[in-house]
Amino acid sequence: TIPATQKAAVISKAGGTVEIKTDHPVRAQKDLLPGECLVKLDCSGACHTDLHAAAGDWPIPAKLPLIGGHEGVGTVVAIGDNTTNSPVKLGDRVGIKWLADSCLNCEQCRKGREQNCDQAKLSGFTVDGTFQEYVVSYVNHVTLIPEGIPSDEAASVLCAGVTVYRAIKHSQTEAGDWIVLPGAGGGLGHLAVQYARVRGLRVIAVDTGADKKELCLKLGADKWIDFKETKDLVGEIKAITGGAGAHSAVVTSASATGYTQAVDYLRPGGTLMAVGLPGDAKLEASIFWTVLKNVSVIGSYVGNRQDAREAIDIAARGQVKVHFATRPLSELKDVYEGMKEGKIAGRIVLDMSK
Ligand code: 8ID
Ligand code: ZN
Repeated sequence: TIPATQKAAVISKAGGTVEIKTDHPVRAQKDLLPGECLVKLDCSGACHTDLHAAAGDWPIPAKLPLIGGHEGVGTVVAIGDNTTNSPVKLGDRVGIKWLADSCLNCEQCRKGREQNCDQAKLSGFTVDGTFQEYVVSYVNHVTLIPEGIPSDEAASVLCAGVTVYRAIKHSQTEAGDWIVLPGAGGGLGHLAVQYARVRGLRVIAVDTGADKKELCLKLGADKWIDFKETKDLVGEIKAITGGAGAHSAVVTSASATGYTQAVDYLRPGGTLMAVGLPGDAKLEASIFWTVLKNVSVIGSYVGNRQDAREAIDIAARGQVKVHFATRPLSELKDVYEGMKEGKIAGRIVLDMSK
């Protein structure tokens, strides 16, 4: 049976602190609209985006009060009456990603850019997300989780995994090419190292600290550069790549500094994939060299339903593994502190039962 109330991590005002409530209402089955489903969550990853949303440091506002979270895995326990052609049924194990829903019929959706749909709903931003025991989501957009991958290992594939999987897919690289990953030790970055390896790319991981260095090299990065220690990032990358520069950079740092010099260390024809989302920074790059080197600069925003399926299938086959530590939902505030200080190598996954 579905309880009437539940535990939830609620933010009441922008920049405010998360408060754990134990009496937050659960939407009753009779109140679900057609197309909606109720998912009982086992766990949820905590993404740096949740911290941006909590801090209110982006140019677009989140709903308030807000329950954040968009890397959840759980079981479908209710589906709205009069839902037709649902791709999921009661008891299915599903994932909740950032893109909670889209219309599926507009030009953007038809072209596979569901995340750019005018009617897109965003988990933990414009609709309540996965930092609660029961989340309302949408049958067309939840991701079926294949057997063979535990829920806590699958959770962070739903945002971090999907996002870097898509960015690498669009990075115009081929097996054997060099890819630079600023932010490589973080939640998105450590999965980027692995998805890049799956595609046969050679990886230059850029981040800071002994823990992140060890993690990146263990996950298969060919080279490591500590951005706080290096005196010449461009020179080091050029030396590693035989003088020519890297074929692509996928920037997943939460601060603008990860973007610095990317155009300078790319080789002619190289591609800069912009993924990390500092709220108020400009992309600083030489126009002259961007033109002369035929550099592509491409923004990449999460992924569609198909990207999610592909990313989770690769993880379920064991080719990519989320490196995570588990914490109770009630410690979310601490998790945000650790994230602000850049202390988390890989990801934190929250246990909803605690
Ligand atoms: O769809 C998207 N584009 C998308 C999806 C999900 C998340 C974008 N994001 C955004 C988040 O909102 C955030 O801005 O990507 C950014 C990274 O998210 P994350 O991986 O969840 O954050 P993290 O775990 O804190 O990792 C960030 C890493 O960047 C490093 C930090 O040390 C950390 O390991 N870093 C920083 I800050 N500055 C750096 C620099 N100059 C740097 N690494 C290299 N060079
Ligand atoms: Zn995210």
